[in-house]
Amino acid sequence: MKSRSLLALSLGFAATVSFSSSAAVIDLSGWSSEGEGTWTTQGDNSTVLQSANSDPTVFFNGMDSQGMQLSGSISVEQDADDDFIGFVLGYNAGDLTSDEASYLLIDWKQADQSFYNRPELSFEGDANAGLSISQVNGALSIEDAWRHDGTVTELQRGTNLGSTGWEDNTAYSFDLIFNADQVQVYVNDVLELDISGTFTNGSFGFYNFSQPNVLYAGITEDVVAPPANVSAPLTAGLMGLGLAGIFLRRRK
Ligand SMILES: [Ca+2]
Ligand SMILES: [Ca+2]
Repeated sequence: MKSRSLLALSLGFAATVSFSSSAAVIDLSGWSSEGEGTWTTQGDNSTVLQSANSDPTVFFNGMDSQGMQLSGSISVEQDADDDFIGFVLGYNAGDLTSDEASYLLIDWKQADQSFYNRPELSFEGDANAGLSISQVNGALSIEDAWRHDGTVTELQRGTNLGSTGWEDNTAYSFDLIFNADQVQVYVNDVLELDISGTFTNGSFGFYNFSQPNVLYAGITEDVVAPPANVSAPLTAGLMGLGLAGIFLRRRK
């Protein structure tokens, strides 16, 4: 999604709002990681590779990010494995293991799987292929991250990708729009997730669980444009006050 036109109906003219005109390239070398992942920035530091096949891990900006949009591309740079890639929104340092945590988890699994099997831990439980957004309240256990159970409450699945896994060695563009009362997620310029509510402020972050060699590239950030139908009546109201002022001065 590069730009979109919004009609300012109450003023009777069309306004074009571009989300990307002032997009800033992000220096990811200032971001922090938590969990067992290995996050390595590349090139101009707007790209990062997570290389561990690990328990849940996040890589986050450490800034309250509501009102902002994060964009870039995501790809898995190998054929092997079929697990979770994605993002967190409203993440705060320590949330991965905190009973007080409250953030949004956007995860995307490549393939359906009915068990989790690692040398140190194995259990039965379905992990479903596809893209979804969940509310996380509390520490994220491996079991809950896998099943979307317990502290992980699924809110919505993707409109097109809800049960479709990501493809190996394929780059997908993403746009995350993070507001206090609405979150929208675009994949390849298609609106996949769109939820309203009251969301905790906190970081933009990347999320991997049991999936290595995940590349997030060309990361940019921009301010979310205010909807035209909110700003236009205000502008019209101010114009009306101005005209009233002129009229009153002329009467004197
Ligand atoms: Ca694969
Ligand atoms: Ca794995």
